[in-house]
Amino acid sequence: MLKSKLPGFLVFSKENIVTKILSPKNPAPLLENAKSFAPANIALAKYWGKRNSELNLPMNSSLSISLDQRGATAMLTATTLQHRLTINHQNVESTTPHGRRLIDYLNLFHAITGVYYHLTLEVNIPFAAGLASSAAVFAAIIQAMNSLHQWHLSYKELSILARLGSGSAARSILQGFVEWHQGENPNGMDSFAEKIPVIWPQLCVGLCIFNVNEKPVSSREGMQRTKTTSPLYANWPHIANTAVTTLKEAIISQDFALLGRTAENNALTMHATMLSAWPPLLYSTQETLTQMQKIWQLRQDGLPIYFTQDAGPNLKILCLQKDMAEINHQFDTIEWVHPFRTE
Ligand code: 2P0
Repeated sequence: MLKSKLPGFLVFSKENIVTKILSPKNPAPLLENAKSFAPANIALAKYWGKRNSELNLPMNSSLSISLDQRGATAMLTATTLQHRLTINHQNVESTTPHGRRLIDYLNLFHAITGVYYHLTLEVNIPFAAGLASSAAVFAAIIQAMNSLHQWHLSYKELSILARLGSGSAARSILQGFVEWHQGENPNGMDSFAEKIPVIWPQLCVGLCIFNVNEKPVSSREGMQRTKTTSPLYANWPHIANTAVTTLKEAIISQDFALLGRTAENNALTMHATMLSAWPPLLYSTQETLTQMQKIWQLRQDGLPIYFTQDAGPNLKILCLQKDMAEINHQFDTIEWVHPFRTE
């Protein structure tokens, strides 16, 4: 269970963590099928860089907003002989990169349960366009798995198991504002997400999706490259953790200017750090820069509008509901999300 690379140097494996969490719960009676939805999330203080790539343990804590009804629905049924994947009504081969990653994740549970799974996913956000689709997908799968097997896992356990699929999935277990604690333990049992129990009904997120192409460098590869080659990276974990603290203050005091400024600056600091990697990592396009400059101009003209940007060219606008109509006039297409509408 514990992988040993060198004598006396133990590395925890995913299998080891899954066994630790599930062996006390298993076996439990299996339902015929199970279905669960998990939201995508947008980080206001970003996760960028891992201290352990096997377990997706981050170098820093992060803080996000979940995107209400935008995300992934996972359906699971037991099947025979091998796992099956259906994504947005199409069968997906286990040999494709997306397919391989999903099958590897299902195999973690198969090793404990002996069950082969037919996984059906419905995703209502573009894959791989920097919109955290993998976060929603892995969070939805572990929730459906928990229902199928009736394990009654806690949020903490769900978050840890979702993280094994994709780091940011640790945060998609919950709606609203979510903090992912980086943790310190090498086994990652203290690296999980928790809800920040504050709502902010006025807060809106606008998705400016002008580019749905697959990103040329995955987040996984991008964060590893940044960590190992950027001369600026040493500063990043402290900068991001400070942003988490400031954002929590902004959320508690409902100080929108502080929230917007901290989130925008954190995204730009992450992108500046990426740009200083080698080979350089640039997710922005000319359209991204045009939109940024437009936002800065609008802000100079007195409109309280901010943005954040993930590992892709699209920007996500942060604003208050009272300014939505004015902002709608200024941009061609914005898809609005009201993260606290359903709470
Ligand atoms: C975030 N991103 O905090 C940051 C900001 C992208 C930019 O988490 O390798 O897909 O699966 O742990 O979770 C995207 O990284 O990476 C991400 P893995 P993941 O949202």
